Amino acid sequence: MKGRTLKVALITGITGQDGAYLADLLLSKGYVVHGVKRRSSSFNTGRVEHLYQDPHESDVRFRMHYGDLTDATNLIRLVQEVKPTEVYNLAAQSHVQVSFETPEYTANSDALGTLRLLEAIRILGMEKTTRFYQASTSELYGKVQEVPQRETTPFYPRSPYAAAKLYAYWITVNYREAYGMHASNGILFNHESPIRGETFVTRKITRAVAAMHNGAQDCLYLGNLDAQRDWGHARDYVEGMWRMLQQDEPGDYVLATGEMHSVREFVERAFAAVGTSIEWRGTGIDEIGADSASGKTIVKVDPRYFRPTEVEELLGDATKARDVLGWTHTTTFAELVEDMVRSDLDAFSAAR
Ligand code: NDP
Ligand code: GDR
Repeated sequence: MKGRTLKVALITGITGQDGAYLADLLLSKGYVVHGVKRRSSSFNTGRVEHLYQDPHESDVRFRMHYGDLTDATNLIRLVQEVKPTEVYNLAAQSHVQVSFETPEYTANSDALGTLRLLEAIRILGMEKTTRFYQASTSELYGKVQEVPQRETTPFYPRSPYAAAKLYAYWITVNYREAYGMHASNGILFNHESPIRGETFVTRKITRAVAAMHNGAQDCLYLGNLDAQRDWGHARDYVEGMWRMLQQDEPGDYVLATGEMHSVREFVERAFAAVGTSIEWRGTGIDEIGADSASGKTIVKVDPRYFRPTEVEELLGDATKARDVLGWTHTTTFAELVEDMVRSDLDAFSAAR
C-alpha cells in the first residue's frame, strides 16, 4: 500500500443483506473492512461467513466488532479504534410492519442511532477526514406526492420506520451543512437478492415457491397484493453507495430501476419460474390464487399482513445517479425473480 492512502471502511449492519454485498465489493477494491455486529444468542453472521479471516493471520482485511447503534460509547470507541476513512451506516430495524409494533426501538436505532454515529465522528474530530453514507429509503416518499419520485420530491412518511429514517436523512444533511462533512444520503428503492431477509415480501414468496414445489408447504399467505414497488438487485445498489462516497462533493441520490411491479405480479412470476400458472379469483380480503392446472388454492390474502398505513406505490427516477455517478441497475425484474427462486430451490434441495 506504499504511496497510496489505505481505505478503511466501517460498515454498520454488516450481517444484513446490504452489509454482506457491500463488504464483498469493498474487499474486492482493496479496502480494509470493519463490520459492526450485534451480540445474539444464535448465529447471526451467516451472510458474511465466507469473508471470515482468522484474526491471528497477517494482513487481515476483514474484521468484525460487537456493537449497537443504541450504544453511543460503543460507537465512539469503535470509530476511535478503526479510524475509518468511510463509514456506511446500514444498520437499522429495517422492517416497516415491525416498526408499528416497536416504534420506540425503531426510532432509537434508526433515527438516534444515526445521530450517535455522526456525533462519534465529530467528537473524535474526524468530520473532515471520514466520509459518511446514510442508508435512506424510498419509504420517505410514503404517501406519494409525485410520480416518479426523485431527489426533489417531497417526503410523506407512512410508518414509524419511515419517520425515523426521515430524521436520519435530515440529520445527515445537517451535519454536512453545519460541519462540512462529506455525508451523503442514498435514497434507495427496494432491492432484493437471494440473501434478502425471509420476512420481506419477495423472499417470503420465493421461499414459499421452493417449499411448495417440493411438497413442503400448501399455501402462501400474503397481505396487500396491489402494492407496487420498484425492485432492483442489492448487488447493483451497493455499487451506487460506494460511488456516492467517491465523489468530490457529497450529495443525496435516488437509486432505482425506473420500473414498478405489483406484489401480485411478483407472485405470478415466481410461480411461473417453477412452471405453475396462477388464476386469481375474488377481490380484497377474499382474493385467492389457484393453481390453474389443479385448481388448488395456493395463495390466500391474510389481513394480518396489512399495515395500519400502507405505501401503495413507489417508482424511482435515478437520472441524477446516472448522470453524476455513472450508476445504473444491471439486473432486470425477471432476472431478479429467477435468481431468487433458483437460489431457494437449491437451498431446499441442499437441506434435504
Ligand atoms: P437488513 O434488515 O437485512 O439488515 C439490517 C442490519 O442492521 C443487520 O445487520 C442488523 O443486525 C443490523 N441492526 C439492526 N438493528 C441494529 C442496531 N440497533 N445496532 C446495530 N445493528 C443493528 O437490511 P438491508 O441490508 O436490507 O438494508 C440495509 C439498510 O438500508 C437498512 O438501514 C435499511 O433500512 C436500508 N434500506 C434498505 C432497502 C432495501 O430494499 N433492502 C431500501 C432502502 C433502505 P442483525 O443481523 O443482528 O439483525
Ligand atoms: P417494504 O418491503 O415495506 O417496501 O420495505 P416489504 O417487502 O416488507 O413490503 C413490500 C410490500 O409488500 C406488501 N406485502 C407484504 N409485505 C410483507 N413483508 N409480507 C407480506 O406477507 C406481504 N404481503 C404484501 C407490503 O404491504 C408492502 O406494500 C423494504 C425494507 O427493506 C425497508 O427497509 C426499505 O426501506 C424499503 O423496502 C425501501
